[in-house]
Amino acid sequence: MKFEVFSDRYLPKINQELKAYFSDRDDDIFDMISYALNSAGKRLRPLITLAVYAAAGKVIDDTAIKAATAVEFVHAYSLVHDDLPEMDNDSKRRGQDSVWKAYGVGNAVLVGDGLLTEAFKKLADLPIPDSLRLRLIYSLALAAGPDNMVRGQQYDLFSKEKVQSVEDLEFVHLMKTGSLMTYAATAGGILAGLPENALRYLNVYGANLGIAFQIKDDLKDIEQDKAEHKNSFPKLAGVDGSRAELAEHVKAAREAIEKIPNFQHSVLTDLLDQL
Ligand code: GRG
Repeated sequence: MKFEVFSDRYLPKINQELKAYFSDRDDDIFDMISYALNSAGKRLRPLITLAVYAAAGKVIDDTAIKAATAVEFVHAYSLVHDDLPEMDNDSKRRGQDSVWKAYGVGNAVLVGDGLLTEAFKKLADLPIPDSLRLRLIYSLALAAGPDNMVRGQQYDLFSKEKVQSVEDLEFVHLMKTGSLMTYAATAGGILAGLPENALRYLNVYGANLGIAFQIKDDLKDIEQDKAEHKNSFPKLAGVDGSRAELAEHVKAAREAIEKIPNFQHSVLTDLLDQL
């Protein structure tokens, strides 16, 4: 199945879950969190979790949707904080004012804090065996925390001098962007009860997808003439070099996913083809 067809089918369910989540709460903080969470994102990470779950032969039910959407809370937090004036200083996000622009910096910090912590509550609330819940919670904490996403952001924004080569930049983006993609892919496998070797292949898929996604993003910036980032792939490897790197990572991701036995990988490989 094409990724687009899969997305058309499950995006409304993901958005419905996100919209309903805080709808029974009434206070400013919930309104501001909903402003961030319900804006027009592609929901790529929950879709990856669901695509892996379905590829393993499982039927996507309400619990799977609830489980898959936790990572979107973390992703939304990362964007809210990334947009802050002291970080990437962006006034617009997903076609609307960024949260700090709409509600002020202090509120934007709190919106991010709320989204991040609620993600773990959401996983803890899942009606699944304790061992699976614990593994999902641990994996998301590892991906989002100082070993991965937080560290990648710190390198990217405040330790630019440490990023001198394509390898350095790949390491940064593996941590910054690849970490949640890797979590998203392995979470689908954990939920489906896949064996450890399959989870390792999903890990390789997610990591390479994350780096490929970032290279594609850098190349798009060049095409649209808005490449202001100092440490972009095209700056360090050139446009042709970046395209070659992109192809390498897509290939590595594809090879990994194709090695999983009894796994209907077409949605996940089609996502690679989009890159
Ligand atoms: C604040 C700890 C902390 C980390 C922030 C992911 C991140 C780390 C910052 C985002 C910076 C950025 C815009 C990177 C480009 C690639 C990227 C991750 C784009 C946003 O992801 P999409 O395209 O966005 O999935 P939507 O809006 O569709 O969800």
